[in-house]
Amino acid sequence: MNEYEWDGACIRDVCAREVLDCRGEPTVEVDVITEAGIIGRADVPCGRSRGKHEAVELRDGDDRYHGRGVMRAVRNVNTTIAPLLKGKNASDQRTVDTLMRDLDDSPDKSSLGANAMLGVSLAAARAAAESHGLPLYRYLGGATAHIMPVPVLDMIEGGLLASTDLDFQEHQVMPVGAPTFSEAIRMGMEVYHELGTILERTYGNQARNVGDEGGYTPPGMNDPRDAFDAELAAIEECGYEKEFVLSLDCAASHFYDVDMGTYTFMGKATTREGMIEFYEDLASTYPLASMEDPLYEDDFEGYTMLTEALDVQIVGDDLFATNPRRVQEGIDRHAATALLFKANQIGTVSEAFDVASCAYRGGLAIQVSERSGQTEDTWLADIAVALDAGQIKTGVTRSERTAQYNRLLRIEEGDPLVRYAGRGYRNPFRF
Ligand code: 2PG
Ligand code: MG
Repeated sequence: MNEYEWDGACIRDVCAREVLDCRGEPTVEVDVITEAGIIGRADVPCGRSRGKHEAVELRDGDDRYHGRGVMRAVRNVNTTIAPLLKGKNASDQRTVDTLMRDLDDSPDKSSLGANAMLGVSLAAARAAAESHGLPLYRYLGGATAHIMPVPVLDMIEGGLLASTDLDFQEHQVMPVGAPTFSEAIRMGMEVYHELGTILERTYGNQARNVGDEGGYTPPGMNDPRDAFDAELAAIEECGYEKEFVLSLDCAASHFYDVDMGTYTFMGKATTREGMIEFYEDLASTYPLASMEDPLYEDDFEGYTMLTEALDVQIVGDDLFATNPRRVQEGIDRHAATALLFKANQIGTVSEAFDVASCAYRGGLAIQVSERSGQTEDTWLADIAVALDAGQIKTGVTRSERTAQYNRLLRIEEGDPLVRYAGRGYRNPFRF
Protein backbone atom coordinates (compact mmCIF):
# COMPACT_ATOMS: atom_id res chain seq x y z
CA MET A 1 0.00 0.00 0.00
CA ASN A 2 1.40 3.45 -0.90
CA GLU A 3 0.48 6.84 0.57
CA TYR A 4 -2.30 7.42 -2.02
CA GLU A 5 -4.05 4.12 -1.49
CA TRP A 6 -7.10 3.87 0.70
CA ASP A 7 -8.78 0.58 1.50
CA GLY A 8 -11.87 1.90 3.29
CA ALA A 9 -14.15 0.77 0.47
CA CYS A 10 -12.91 -2.77 -0.13
CA ILE A 11 -15.66 -4.76 -1.87
CA ARG A 12 -16.91 -7.77 0.08
CA ASP A 13 -19.78 -8.70 -2.20
CA VAL A 14 -21.79 -7.65 -5.23
CA CYS A 15 -25.32 -8.88 -5.69
CA ALA A 16 -28.08 -8.07 -8.14
CA ARG A 17 -31.81 -8.63 -8.25
CA GLU A 18 -34.75 -7.94 -10.53
CA VAL A 19 -36.95 -5.01 -9.45
CA LEU A 20 -39.65 -3.03 -11.26
CA ASP A 21 -39.41 0.24 -13.15
CA CYS A 22 -42.26 2.77 -13.26
CA ARG A 23 -43.94 0.96 -16.17
CA GLY A 24 -44.05 -2.30 -14.22
CA GLU A 25 -41.25 -3.77 -16.29
CA PRO A 26 -38.33 -5.58 -14.69
CA THR A 27 -34.97 -3.90 -14.37
CA VAL A 28 -31.64 -4.54 -12.65
CA GLU A 29 -30.83 -3.40 -9.12
CA VAL A 30 -27.32 -3.93 -7.73
CA ASP A 31 -25.85 -3.80 -4.22
CA VAL A 32 -22.12 -3.33 -3.76
CA ILE A 33 -21.25 -4.22 -0.17
CA THR A 34 -17.97 -3.19 1.43
CA GLU A 35 -15.94 -4.94 4.13
CA ALA A 36 -17.04 -2.15 6.48
CA GLY A 37 -20.67 -3.15 5.87
CA ILE A 38 -21.65 -0.18 3.69
CA ILE A 39 -24.20 -0.97 0.97
CA GLY A 40 -24.13 1.05 -2.23
CA ARG A 41 -27.32 0.40 -4.18
CA ALA A 42 -28.31 1.50 -7.68
CA ASP A 43 -31.17 0.84 -10.12
CA VAL A 44 -30.80 0.87 -13.89
CA PRO A 45 -33.40 2.83 -15.91
CA CYS A 46 -34.84 1.62 -19.24
CA GLY A 47 -35.67 3.51 -22.42
CA ARG A 48 -38.63 2.93 -24.71
CA SER A 49 -37.73 5.26 -27.56
CA ARG A 50 -34.23 3.86 -27.81
CA GLY A 51 -31.58 4.87 -30.30
CA LYS A 52 -30.11 2.11 -32.47
CA HIS A 53 -26.54 2.96 -31.39
CA GLU A 54 -27.09 2.40 -27.67
CA ALA A 55 -25.22 -0.28 -25.71
CA VAL A 56 -27.20 -3.51 -25.42
CA GLU A 57 -29.70 -3.93 -22.60
CA LEU A 58 -29.90 -7.66 -21.91
CA ARG A 59 -33.46 -9.03 -21.79
CA ASP A 60 -34.30 -12.71 -21.25
CA GLY A 61 -36.65 -13.21 -24.20
CA ASP A 62 -38.39 -16.14 -22.44
CA ASP A 63 -41.93 -16.52 -21.07
CA ARG A 64 -41.53 -14.40 -17.96
CA TYR A 65 -42.70 -10.79 -18.29
CA HIS A 66 -43.35 -11.37 -22.02
CA GLY A 67 -39.64 -11.77 -22.60
CA ARG A 68 -38.72 -8.57 -20.75
CA GLY A 69 -37.15 -10.27 -17.70
CA VAL A 70 -33.57 -9.36 -16.78
CA MET A 71 -32.50 -12.53 -14.98
CA ARG A 72 -29.64 -13.12 -17.44
CA ALA A 73 -28.20 -9.71 -16.53
CA VAL A 74 -28.78 -10.45 -12.82
CA ARG A 75 -26.95 -13.78 -13.16
CA ASN A 76 -24.09 -12.07 -14.98
CA VAL A 77 -23.65 -9.77 -11.99
CA ASN A 78 -23.97 -12.48 -9.36
CA THR A 79 -21.90 -15.20 -10.95
CA THR A 80 -19.48 -13.49 -13.35
CA ILE A 81 -18.90 -9.89 -12.24
CA ALA A 82 -19.08 -10.39 -8.44
CA PRO A 83 -16.09 -12.80 -8.15
CA LEU A 84 -14.03 -10.42 -10.28
CA LEU A 85 -14.68 -7.41 -8.04
CA LYS A 86 -14.44 -9.00 -4.59
CA GLY A 87 -11.41 -7.53 -2.81
CA LYS A 88 -11.21 -4.56 -5.20
CA ASN A 89 -11.76 -1.01 -3.98
CA ALA A 90 -15.11 0.58 -4.82
CA SER A 91 -13.34 3.96 -5.02
CA ASP A 92 -11.31 2.74 -7.98
CA GLN A 93 -14.19 3.49 -10.34
CA ARG A 94 -12.08 3.18 -13.44
CA THR A 95 -10.67 -0.17 -12.33
CA VAL A 96 -14.16 -1.50 -11.56
CA ASP A 97 -15.44 -0.33 -14.95
CA THR A 98 -12.40 -1.49 -16.92
CA LEU A 99 -12.47 -4.97 -15.39
CA MET A 100 -16.10 -5.34 -16.47
CA ARG A 101 -15.38 -4.01 -19.95
CA ASP A 102 -12.47 -6.39 -20.44
CA LEU A 103 -14.63 -9.26 -19.28
CA ASP A 104 -17.47 -8.30 -21.61
CA ASP A 105 -15.21 -8.00 -24.64
CA SER A 106 -17.97 -7.02 -27.10
CA PRO A 107 -18.30 -3.71 -28.97
CA ASP A 108 -21.79 -3.05 -27.58
CA LYS A 109 -21.74 -4.67 -24.11
CA SER A 110 -23.95 -7.46 -25.35
CA SER A 111 -22.09 -10.23 -23.47
CA LEU A 112 -22.66 -9.03 -19.91
CA GLY A 113 -25.37 -6.48 -20.73
CA ALA A 114 -25.08 -2.72 -20.29
CA ASN A 115 -27.85 -2.99 -17.69
CA ALA A 116 -25.73 -5.41 -15.61
CA MET A 117 -22.62 -3.25 -15.95
CA LEU A 118 -24.23 0.12 -15.22
CA GLY A 119 -25.92 -1.25 -12.11
CA VAL A 120 -22.57 -2.43 -10.74
CA SER A 121 -20.76 0.72 -11.82
CA LEU A 122 -23.25 3.06 -10.12
CA ALA A 123 -23.57 0.89 -7.01
CA ALA A 124 -19.76 0.97 -6.65
CA ALA A 125 -19.84 4.78 -6.89
CA ARG A 126 -22.54 4.89 -4.22
CA ALA A 127 -20.61 2.54 -1.91
CA ALA A 128 -17.45 4.61 -2.37
CA ALA A 129 -19.27 7.91 -1.78
CA GLU A 130 -20.77 6.61 1.41
CA SER A 131 -17.46 5.16 2.56
CA HIS A 132 -15.93 8.62 2.12
CA GLY A 133 -18.87 10.19 3.97
CA LEU A 134 -19.82 12.25 0.91
CA PRO A 135 -23.08 12.74 -0.97
CA LEU A 136 -22.92 11.13 -4.41
CA TYR A 137 -22.84 14.47 -6.29
CA ARG A 138 -19.88 15.68 -4.22
CA TYR A 139 -18.01 12.38 -4.56
CA LEU A 140 -18.47 12.20 -8.33
CA GLY A 141 -18.25 15.94 -9.00
CA GLY A 142 -15.44 16.86 -6.62
CA ALA A 143 -15.00 19.84 -4.32
CA THR A 144 -16.04 22.48 -6.85
CA ALA A 145 -19.24 21.09 -8.41
CA HIS A 146 -21.98 23.61 -7.61
CA ILE A 147 -24.43 24.16 -10.49
CA MET A 148 -28.12 23.41 -9.97
CA PRO A 149 -29.65 22.41 -13.31
CA VAL A 150 -32.60 24.01 -15.10
CA PRO A 151 -35.42 21.42 -15.15
CA VAL A 152 -36.63 20.67 -18.69
CA LEU A 153 -40.26 19.86 -17.89
CA ASP A 154 -42.15 17.55 -20.25
CA MET A 155 -45.63 19.12 -20.09
CA ILE A 156 -47.33 17.46 -23.07
CA GLU A 157 -46.40 14.02 -24.37
CA GLY A 158 -46.55 12.27 -27.70
CA GLY A 159 -44.54 9.84 -29.82
CA LEU A 160 -43.75 6.50 -28.20
CA LEU A 161 -44.31 7.78 -24.66
CA ALA A 162 -48.06 8.45 -24.79
CA SER A 163 -51.25 7.44 -26.58
CA THR A 164 -51.74 10.75 -28.37
CA ASP A 165 -51.71 11.87 -32.00
CA LEU A 166 -48.66 14.07 -31.46
CA ASP A 167 -45.57 13.02 -33.42
CA PHE A 168 -43.08 14.82 -31.20
CA GLN A 169 -42.34 13.01 -27.96
CA GLU A 170 -41.98 15.86 -25.47
CA HIS A 171 -43.27 19.46 -25.53
CA GLN A 172 -41.27 20.97 -22.71
CA VAL A 173 -40.94 24.24 -20.80
CA MET A 174 -37.79 25.53 -19.07
CA PRO A 175 -38.01 28.00 -16.16
CA VAL A 176 -34.74 29.75 -17.03
CA GLY A 177 -35.68 33.04 -15.33
CA ALA A 178 -36.17 31.56 -11.85
CA PRO A 179 -33.65 32.68 -9.23
CA THR A 180 -33.15 29.23 -7.65
CA PHE A 181 -33.89 25.59 -8.40
CA SER A 182 -36.66 25.46 -5.81
CA GLU A 183 -38.33 28.52 -7.36
CA ALA A 184 -37.94 26.94 -10.80
CA ILE A 185 -39.79 23.85 -9.58
CA ARG A 186 -42.51 25.92 -7.89
CA MET A 187 -43.09 27.97 -11.04
CA GLY A 188 -42.94 24.87 -13.23
CA MET A 189 -45.57 23.07 -11.19
CA GLU A 190 -47.84 26.13 -11.12
CA VAL A 191 -47.65 26.22 -14.92
CA TYR A 192 -48.26 22.45 -15.06
CA HIS A 193 -51.48 22.69 -13.04
CA GLU A 194 -52.68 25.76 -14.95
CA LEU A 195 -51.99 23.91 -18.20
CA GLY A 196 -54.17 21.02 -17.00
CA THR A 197 -57.09 23.42 -16.59
CA ILE A 198 -56.51 25.03 -20.00
CA LEU A 199 -56.25 21.69 -21.81
CA GLU A 200 -59.35 20.32 -20.11
CA ARG A 201 -61.37 23.28 -21.44
CA THR A 202 -60.49 22.52 -25.07
CA TYR A 203 -59.81 18.79 -25.11
CA GLY A 204 -62.11 17.48 -22.37
CA ASN A 205 -61.32 15.88 -19.06
CA GLN A 206 -59.28 13.06 -20.60
CA ALA A 207 -56.64 15.68 -21.43
CA ARG A 208 -55.48 15.46 -17.83
CA ASN A 209 -54.45 11.81 -18.26
CA VAL A 210 -50.70 11.59 -18.25
CA GLY A 211 -48.07 9.76 -20.30
CA ASP A 212 -44.96 7.89 -19.18
CA GLU A 213 -43.29 11.01 -17.80
CA GLY A 214 -46.28 12.73 -16.19
CA GLY A 215 -46.98 15.10 -19.11
CA TYR A 216 -50.58 15.60 -20.32
CA THR A 217 -52.05 13.64 -23.24
CA PRO A 218 -54.77 15.80 -24.84
CA PRO A 219 -56.96 13.64 -27.14
CA GLY A 220 -57.12 14.90 -30.72
CA MET A 221 -54.13 17.26 -30.43
CA ASN A 222 -51.80 16.50 -33.32
CA ASP A 223 -49.97 19.77 -34.01
CA PRO A 224 -46.99 20.76 -31.84
CA ARG A 225 -48.01 24.40 -32.32
CA ASP A 226 -51.23 23.70 -30.41
CA ALA A 227 -49.13 22.24 -27.57
CA PHE A 228 -46.93 25.35 -27.56
CA ASP A 229 -49.97 27.68 -27.64
CA ALA A 230 -51.48 25.93 -24.62
CA GLU A 231 -48.16 26.02 -22.75
CA LEU A 232 -47.71 29.72 -23.47
CA ALA A 233 -51.28 30.42 -22.34
CA ALA A 234 -50.56 28.64 -19.04
CA ILE A 235 -47.27 30.51 -18.60
CA GLU A 236 -49.01 33.83 -19.28
CA GLU A 237 -51.88 33.02 -16.94
CA CYS A 238 -49.31 32.46 -14.18
CA GLY A 239 -47.55 35.74 -15.06
CA TYR A 240 -44.23 34.14 -16.04
CA GLU A 241 -43.89 35.22 -19.71
CA LYS A 242 -40.35 36.44 -19.19
CA GLU A 243 -39.22 33.49 -17.09
CA PHE A 244 -39.92 30.54 -19.41
CA VAL A 245 -38.68 29.31 -22.76
CA LEU A 246 -40.00 26.35 -24.77
CA SER A 247 -38.21 23.20 -25.75
CA LEU A 248 -38.82 19.93 -27.64
CA ASP A 249 -37.74 16.33 -27.84
CA CYS A 250 -38.86 15.55 -31.40
CA ALA A 251 -37.47 11.97 -31.26
CA ALA A 252 -37.63 12.15 -35.06
CA SER A 253 -36.11 8.71 -35.74
CA HIS A 254 -39.37 7.23 -34.52
CA PHE A 255 -41.48 8.84 -37.25
CA TYR A 256 -38.86 8.46 -39.98
CA ASP A 257 -39.29 5.85 -42.70
CA VAL A 258 -35.80 4.62 -43.58
CA ASP A 259 -36.90 2.94 -46.85
CA MET A 260 -38.78 5.97 -48.12
CA GLY A 261 -36.35 8.51 -46.70
CA THR A 262 -39.23 10.63 -45.40
CA TYR A 263 -40.81 11.60 -42.10
CA THR A 264 -44.49 10.85 -41.49
CA PHE A 265 -45.28 14.12 -39.78
CA MET A 266 -48.82 15.28 -38.98
CA GLY A 267 -50.14 12.62 -41.34
CA LYS A 268 -48.02 13.61 -44.37
CA ALA A 269 -44.78 12.27 -45.86
CA THR A 270 -42.28 15.08 -45.30
CA THR A 271 -38.72 15.41 -46.55
CA ARG A 272 -35.75 16.43 -44.44
CA GLU A 273 -35.89 19.87 -46.03
CA GLY A 274 -39.62 20.07 -45.19
CA MET A 275 -38.85 19.28 -41.54
CA ILE A 276 -36.08 21.90 -41.44
CA GLU A 277 -38.47 24.49 -42.88
CA PHE A 278 -41.04 23.58 -40.25
CA TYR A 279 -38.44 23.98 -37.49
CA GLU A 280 -37.33 27.35 -38.87
CA ASP A 281 -40.91 28.52 -38.84
CA LEU A 282 -41.42 27.21 -35.30
CA ALA A 283 -38.28 28.96 -34.04
CA SER A 284 -39.30 32.28 -35.58
CA THR A 285 -42.85 32.09 -34.14
CA TYR A 286 -42.26 30.77 -30.61
CA PRO A 287 -39.71 31.34 -27.83
CA LEU A 288 -38.15 28.00 -28.74
CA ALA A 289 -34.77 27.56 -27.05
CA SER A 290 -33.91 23.90 -27.49
CA MET A 291 -34.68 20.94 -29.76
CA GLU A 292 -33.65 17.33 -29.17
CA ASP A 293 -33.38 14.80 -32.00
CA PRO A 294 -35.07 16.94 -34.66
CA LEU A 295 -33.93 14.59 -37.46
CA TYR A 296 -33.19 10.89 -38.11
CA GLU A 297 -30.38 9.59 -35.90
CA ASP A 298 -27.90 8.88 -38.74
CA ASP A 299 -28.44 12.10 -40.67
CA PHE A 300 -25.35 14.00 -39.48
CA GLU A 301 -25.49 16.09 -42.64
CA GLY A 302 -29.04 17.27 -41.91
CA TYR A 303 -28.08 18.02 -38.31
CA THR A 304 -25.25 20.24 -39.50
CA MET A 305 -27.65 22.12 -41.81
CA LEU A 306 -30.09 22.65 -38.93
CA THR A 307 -27.44 23.61 -36.37
CA GLU A 308 -26.09 26.21 -38.75
CA ALA A 309 -29.53 27.52 -39.72
CA LEU A 310 -31.03 27.97 -36.25
CA ASP A 311 -30.01 29.84 -33.13
CA VAL A 312 -31.57 27.12 -30.98
CA GLN A 313 -29.81 24.53 -28.83
CA ILE A 314 -29.70 21.30 -30.87
CA VAL A 315 -29.48 18.31 -28.51
CA GLY A 316 -28.28 14.90 -29.69
CA ASP A 317 -29.94 11.91 -27.97
CA ASP A 318 -30.40 9.04 -30.46
CA LEU A 319 -27.90 10.95 -32.63
CA PHE A 320 -25.08 10.59 -30.06
CA ALA A 321 -26.27 7.66 -27.89
CA THR A 322 -23.73 8.92 -25.29
CA ASN A 323 -21.13 7.21 -27.47
CA PRO A 324 -17.65 8.78 -27.69
CA ARG A 325 -17.18 8.12 -31.42
CA ARG A 326 -20.55 9.61 -32.33
CA VAL A 327 -20.05 12.62 -30.05
CA GLN A 328 -16.65 13.27 -31.64
CA GLU A 329 -18.16 13.01 -35.11
CA GLY A 330 -20.89 15.45 -34.07
CA ILE A 331 -18.31 17.92 -32.78
CA ASP A 332 -16.18 17.62 -35.91
CA ARG A 333 -19.19 18.12 -38.18
CA HIS A 334 -20.85 20.79 -36.02
CA ALA A 335 -23.94 18.61 -36.03
CA ALA A 336 -25.40 19.67 -32.66
CA THR A 337 -24.74 22.04 -29.77
CA ALA A 338 -25.57 19.78 -26.83
CA LEU A 339 -25.21 16.18 -25.68
CA LEU A 340 -28.13 14.38 -24.05
CA PHE A 341 -26.31 12.46 -21.33
CA LYS A 342 -27.81 9.01 -20.61
CA ALA A 343 -25.51 6.76 -18.63
CA ASN A 344 -27.17 3.51 -19.71
CA GLN A 345 -26.61 4.30 -23.40
CA ILE A 346 -22.90 3.63 -22.82
CA GLY A 347 -22.97 1.40 -19.74
CA THR A 348 -20.41 2.50 -17.13
CA VAL A 349 -19.91 5.62 -15.01
CA SER A 350 -16.35 6.27 -16.10
CA GLU A 351 -17.14 5.95 -19.81
CA ALA A 352 -20.17 8.22 -19.46
CA PHE A 353 -18.08 10.84 -17.64
CA ASP A 354 -15.41 10.56 -20.36
CA VAL A 355 -18.08 11.27 -22.97
CA ALA A 356 -19.18 14.31 -20.95
CA SER A 357 -15.57 15.60 -20.83
CA CYS A 358 -15.23 15.09 -24.58
CA ALA A 359 -18.50 16.99 -25.13
CA TYR A 360 -17.45 19.94 -22.95
CA ARG A 361 -14.05 20.16 -24.63
CA GLY A 362 -15.75 20.15 -28.01
CA GLY A 363 -17.96 23.07 -26.98
CA LEU A 364 -21.17 21.12 -26.44
CA ALA A 365 -23.60 21.82 -23.62
CA ILE A 366 -24.88 18.85 -21.57
CA GLN A 367 -28.43 17.97 -20.66
CA VAL A 368 -28.53 15.10 -18.16
CA SER A 369 -31.47 12.83 -18.89
CA GLU A 370 -33.74 10.20 -17.39
CA ARG A 371 -35.01 7.23 -19.33
CA SER A 372 -38.76 6.96 -19.75
CA GLY A 373 -38.61 3.84 -17.55
CA GLN A 374 -37.21 5.10 -14.25
CA THR A 375 -37.31 3.80 -10.70
CA GLU A 376 -37.37 5.75 -7.43
CA ASP A 377 -33.55 5.81 -7.43
CA THR A 378 -32.18 9.36 -7.65
CA TRP A 379 -28.57 9.03 -8.84
CA LEU A 380 -29.54 11.02 -11.93
CA ALA A 381 -30.08 14.18 -9.88
CA ASP A 382 -26.67 13.78 -8.24
CA ILE A 383 -24.97 13.28 -11.60
CA ALA A 384 -26.55 16.47 -12.98
CA VAL A 385 -24.91 18.46 -10.14
CA ALA A 386 -21.67 16.47 -10.30
CA LEU A 387 -21.27 17.38 -13.99
CA ASP A 388 -22.25 21.06 -13.47
CA ALA A 389 -24.47 20.29 -16.44
CA GLY A 390 -26.88 23.20 -16.12
CA GLN A 391 -29.84 21.18 -17.47
CA ILE A 392 -31.75 18.09 -16.36
CA LYS A 393 -34.57 16.39 -18.22
CA THR A 394 -36.61 14.05 -16.06
CA GLY A 395 -40.24 14.37 -17.08
CA VAL A 396 -42.58 16.41 -14.94
CA THR A 397 -44.71 14.48 -12.42
CA ARG A 398 -45.11 10.84 -11.22
CA SER A 399 -43.02 9.82 -8.25
CA GLU A 400 -40.06 8.44 -10.19
CA ARG A 401 -39.65 11.95 -11.75
CA THR A 402 -40.49 14.06 -8.71
CA ALA A 403 -38.04 11.89 -6.73
CA GLN A 404 -35.26 13.42 -8.87
CA TYR A 405 -36.58 16.95 -8.33
CA ASN A 406 -36.98 16.29 -4.60
CA ARG A 407 -33.39 15.10 -4.41
CA LEU A 408 -32.27 18.33 -6.12
CA LEU A 409 -34.38 20.39 -3.71
CA ARG A 410 -32.57 18.73 -0.81
CA ILE A 411 -29.17 19.31 -2.39
CA GLU A 412 -29.97 22.99 -2.90
CA GLU A 413 -31.22 23.35 0.67
CA GLY A 414 -28.22 21.58 2.16
CA ASP A 415 -25.37 23.15 0.21
CA PRO A 416 -24.83 26.92 0.50
CA LEU A 417 -22.32 26.89 -2.37
CA VAL A 418 -24.72 25.87 -5.14
CA ARG A 419 -26.03 28.26 -7.79
CA TYR A 420 -28.96 27.83 -10.22
CA ALA A 421 -27.85 27.78 -13.86
CA GLY A 422 -30.86 29.83 -15.01
CA ARG A 423 -30.33 31.54 -18.36
CA GLY A 424 -26.76 30.21 -18.39
CA TYR A 425 -28.05 26.64 -18.80
CA ARG A 426 -25.96 26.06 -21.95
CA ASN A 427 -22.80 27.25 -20.25
CA PRO A 428 -23.11 28.19 -16.58
CA PHE A 429 -19.49 29.39 -16.54
CA ARG A 430 -19.77 32.03 -19.24
CA PHE A 431 -19.85 35.59 -17.90
C1 2PG B 1 -35.82 10.33 -24.67
C2 2PG B 1 -36.26 9.48 -23.52
C3 2PG B 1 -36.39 10.10 -22.20
P1 2PG B 1 -36.52 6.94 -23.65
O1 2PG B 1 -36.07 9.98 -25.84
O2 2PG B 1 -35.16 11.31 -24.51
O3 2PG B 1 -37.30 11.14 -22.15
O4 2PG B 1 -37.08 8.45 -23.78
O5 2PG B 1 -35.92 6.78 -22.30
O6 2PG B 1 -37.74 6.09 -23.87
O7 2PG B 1 -35.50 6.77 -24.71
MG1 MG C 1 -34.89 11.75 -26.67
